[in-house]
Amino acid sequence: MTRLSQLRSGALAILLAATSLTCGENVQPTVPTDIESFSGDGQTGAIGSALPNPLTVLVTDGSGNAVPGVSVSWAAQGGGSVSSATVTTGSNGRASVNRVLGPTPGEQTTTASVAGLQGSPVTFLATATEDVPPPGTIEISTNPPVSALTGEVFDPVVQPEVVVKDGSGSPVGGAEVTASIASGSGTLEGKTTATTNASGVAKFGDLGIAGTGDHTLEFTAGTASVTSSVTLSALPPEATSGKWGPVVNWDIVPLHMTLMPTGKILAWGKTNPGVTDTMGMPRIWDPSAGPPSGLPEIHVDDMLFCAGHTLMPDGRLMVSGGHRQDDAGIKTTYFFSANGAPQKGPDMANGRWYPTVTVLDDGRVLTMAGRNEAGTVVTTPEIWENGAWQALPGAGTLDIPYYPRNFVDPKNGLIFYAGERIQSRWFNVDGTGVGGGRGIWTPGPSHIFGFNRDYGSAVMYDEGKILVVGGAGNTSWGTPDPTTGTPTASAEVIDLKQASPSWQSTGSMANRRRHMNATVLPDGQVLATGGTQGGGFVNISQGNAVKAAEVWNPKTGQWTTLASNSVMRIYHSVSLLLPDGSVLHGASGDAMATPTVPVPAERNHEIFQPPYLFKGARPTISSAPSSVSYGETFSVATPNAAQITEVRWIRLGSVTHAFDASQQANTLSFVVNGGNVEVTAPALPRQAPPGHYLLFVLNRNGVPSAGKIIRVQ
Ligand SMILES: [Cu+2]
Repeated sequence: MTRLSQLRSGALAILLAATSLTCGENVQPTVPTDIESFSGDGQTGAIGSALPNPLTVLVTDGSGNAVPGVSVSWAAQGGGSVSSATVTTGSNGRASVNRVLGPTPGEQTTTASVAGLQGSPVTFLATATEDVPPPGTIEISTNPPVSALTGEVFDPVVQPEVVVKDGSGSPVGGAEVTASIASGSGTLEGKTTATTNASGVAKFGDLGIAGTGDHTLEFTAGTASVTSSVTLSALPPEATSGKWGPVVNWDIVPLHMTLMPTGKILAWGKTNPGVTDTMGMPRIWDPSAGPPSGLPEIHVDDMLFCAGHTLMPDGRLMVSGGHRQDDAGIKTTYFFSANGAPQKGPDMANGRWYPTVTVLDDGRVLTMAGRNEAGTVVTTPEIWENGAWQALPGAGTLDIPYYPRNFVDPKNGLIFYAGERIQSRWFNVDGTGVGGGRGIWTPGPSHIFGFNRDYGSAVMYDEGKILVVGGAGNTSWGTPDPTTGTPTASAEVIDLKQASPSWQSTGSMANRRRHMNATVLPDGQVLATGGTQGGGFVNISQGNAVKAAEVWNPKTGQWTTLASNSVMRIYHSVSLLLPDGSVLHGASGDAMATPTVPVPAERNHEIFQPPYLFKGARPTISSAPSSVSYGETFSVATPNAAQITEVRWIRLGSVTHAFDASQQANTLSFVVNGGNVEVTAPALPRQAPPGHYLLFVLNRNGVPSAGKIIRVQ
């Protein structure tokens, strides 16, 4: 092939590439004809360093219009490198690389070429100077902290900043400054080098020192250096055990509890029929406005005790069913605004006492199980769609017990019933099941634990990953499955995103627990709180109460025992993740252990501060959008951007009866971009059903920011 024909075939390939880009858009194909330097020519930098600005070329057609989709070849002469050997022009016709200079002072060239284009190759000239800085000075403009905790990631305001100048006092740009420990036995952590900007300023972003005692930090640029002192303290014991706060009183047993999108907490308890006691009515509590005693009651005409509830995509709380008498429910539907204003909705076809309510990926809401007005188990779920309830009789007569531990499967959008029964199952609200009716069950994998896990808990701690833990211990629980009189300490996990999901063993808790709660924490671990080691429906022996919290690490599968709270919290206890990263653990009681013996009524809560709140400075979120779309990449502004190693969101909790029907967390992908973290929302609603989430950014110690409430839709 002649050189001319090579050029022609090259140009033809480019033409085809450019044509395919515009295919289907009714745009005339554009033919690239010219390449020219756009920016980055004539820069100066130290040998071996990156030039401050990228090198950019522009590809145009015969009319001077930018042409996208053209592959540009880059080459560095005289050593050093370009960031990519080929770069395709973007929609603005431009292609850029970053250039690291070679080792020889003087002029160094970089070429950008496209065969067949006029102007190719484009040559960029750069001047490489002797290594910087020349003999000069380095000064600290922001000192590291005088004192810090071992391993603490220093707060941004005390991340060190230094200024480098040359012998004549002019700022030196592009100089590399290295931080090191000049004295002391600790280890410097984080990124230990920083490059000066044009003003000669180098700012560190995520330094910390693991160690204790006095340390000297040294900053070196060339031959110049400067030091600063930091004294490190050991972590407090709470960094290992966490810490419980005091007992805080309510006027009710707050056994139904939801974190509303306003950051307020809506809760209610039980009102005893025939008694002029309305203490169970809902209350809404703003934690920033004082304690929750003395709150006005929110009057509703129905008894919402033992209803199911979850937050709908629009931020209202849906409440399904309620209390007619023990073991018998009502058909009622209520909606509560984010500020707690009640609104009665249409009745369901069935009364429900102990149902579970779940938001589907398309925003519809499913209510499942419970007992009706006559005390009969309801096997027909109902779905809230287009502002009305529709019964799903295709479910047939399958007996799903109280408060089924239901989740949305991110793989197929179906409801996944994780327990309490031994066999888990999927439910498709749009399938055709028994008798040609709407809705269908399909069998799923069985638990390893061979007994019904009544009053254990379950959480989706990451996308499609569910932990079931504890439960069992009541041989008279209404289930077709085998039962045991001893509660279990065991736990199991399943990953629904696997091709053939199955339950796997994970570590067991140190304590058997029935009537426990499990709560996903901002660091992705799962907290277990409360419960009893004793068997029977509800064992009120103080000696059997489990007060030690435990935390499960999904990376190791192991549980760690943490600090103990002070109040026995068993049947009707709740745990709720709060925006500040602490966990409210409260209630218990408002029920009878036997027909004659009440469970102690705990009209109070305690707040647990997990260990991550005792490891030094926390990242902060200065701004984030209040609403994002699926698949959207959104900016979270944080002064700690350089420190962020993990981003997670957790759906606002709505908890009762040992189960939070909204426990769903996603680990989110992100990139750091200057003072922002650019976070990408899950692509599909079934990965994170629409609604409100607490967004956390975390540093390398697993220390979370406070959560920012954010809606995805
Ligand atoms: Cu109950």
